[in-house]
Amino acid sequence: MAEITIYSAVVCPFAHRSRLVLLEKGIDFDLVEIDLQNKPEGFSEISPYGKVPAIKHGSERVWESAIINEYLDEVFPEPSLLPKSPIGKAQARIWIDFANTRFVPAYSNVLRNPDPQKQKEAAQELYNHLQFIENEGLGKLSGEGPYWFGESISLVDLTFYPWFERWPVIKHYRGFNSLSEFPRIHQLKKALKERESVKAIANSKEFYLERYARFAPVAATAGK
Ligand SMILES: N[C@@H](CCC(=O)N[C@@H](CS)C(=O)NCC(=O)O)C(=O)O
Repeated sequence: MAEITIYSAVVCPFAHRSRLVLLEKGIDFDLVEIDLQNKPEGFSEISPYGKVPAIKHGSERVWESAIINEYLDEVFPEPSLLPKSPIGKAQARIWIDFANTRFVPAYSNVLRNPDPQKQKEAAQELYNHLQFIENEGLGKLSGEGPYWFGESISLVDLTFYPWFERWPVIKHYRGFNSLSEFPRIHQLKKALKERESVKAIANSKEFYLERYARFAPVAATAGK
């Protein structure tokens, strides 16, 4: 039995983040695929919110992807996925928080909000977030790139990547722009797609279009 067990669902972008961290660090882990429509009995004892991802490490449990990722980075320090300096760490946490509180909710609203007007507003918001990432994030922190903090990959890159891989969904079903309009984001996505960790668990565009097809009839196209 591996040291870490991760409870995951293949379609879940939050679980995707933590699986990438495990792979980047070369941590030995067991993966338990959870059917979210039919969760196993006792799952809430492992994951009190009833969500994936959650991990078990010996007798300890950790849940919430951003917390799991920092936990793994502390317990398995090499290779480090956070900058060393206090300001670097603060910047990483600012962008992880930005992903969780602004970027991901806007992406979800574009896809899932049943109100076409709200969907349109979310599309504008998501577009503004991309501009903010391009200029305030990558523009100020990544230098020549390709990653958020330059040459070394960090938790910030892995935190955003699952939504980049799912971009064809909002492009296809909502007519949202391609990421290639933003050169730095495009460069980041391209570099990440070349990582062994990313390649090992990548899913195709067709896979996501099929898995997210249930949202397709939700409303008219949001555009942007
Ligand atoms: N904030 C959580 C979000 C996790 C989450 O929303 N997971 C979804 C799948 S993508 C889930 O498990 N949903 C099942 C449910 O809510 O019943 C994290 O970052 O880990």
